[in-house]
Amino acid sequence: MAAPTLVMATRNAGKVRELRDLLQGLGIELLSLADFPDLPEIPEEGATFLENASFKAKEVARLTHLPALADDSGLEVAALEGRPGVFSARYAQDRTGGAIPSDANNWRKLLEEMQGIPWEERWARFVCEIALALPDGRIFTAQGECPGYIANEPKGEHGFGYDPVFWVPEFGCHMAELEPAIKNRISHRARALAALREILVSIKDEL
Ligand code: ITT
Repeated sequence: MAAPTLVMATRNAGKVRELRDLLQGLGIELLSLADFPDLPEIPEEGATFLENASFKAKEVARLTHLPALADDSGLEVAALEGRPGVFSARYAQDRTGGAIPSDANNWRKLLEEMQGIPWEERWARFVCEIALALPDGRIFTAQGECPGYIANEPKGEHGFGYDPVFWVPEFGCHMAELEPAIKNRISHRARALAALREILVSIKDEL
């Protein structure tokens, strides 16, 4: 019997790598949006990570007729009242669409905003909402968080996004200094997926 197939509804290569690692060993064939170049861009216009993840998973399941897994994730900084939040991926983009929201531009903007804020007020957390949508309309969701602090300068070469400026208390270093295998144990995405993995195991025969 052919292995069940799941589409990871993301175009972010960093996420695809992490999701592949986290979902290995389940006997599920993993595709990503790179395998469906003709699918339209799915807008992320919801007010919450959960809304965005659910909408994206449902749309991709509807368009591909395959089970789809979508995450919406980002960084919430206490001193900035939860920003960049759902805008994490495009934080550096100005209203005119001028500045390119690359990973480095995004964390540079964050460091600028955090200038002068003392260490004890630099608390932040990565948040991840994951949604699994089946072509029959059923949807399953799970959440994960990873707490830490916004560092004063970037450090490390691993990971993606805000990892160079996120200090992880548990390891006393920046997220981007952690080997991928370690990040994949403690990250918001890992924690959300651990919960979703159990659901996946229980419905694998229906995929
Ligand atoms: P897709 O929508 O195609 O999945 P994306 O990059 O737009 O890719 P999100 O909308 O979930 O992904 O935005 C998440 C942003 O939050 C991402 O671009 C990073 O800037 C940040 N982020 C999420 N997870 C992260 C992680 O593990 N480490 C560092 N930054 C992360």
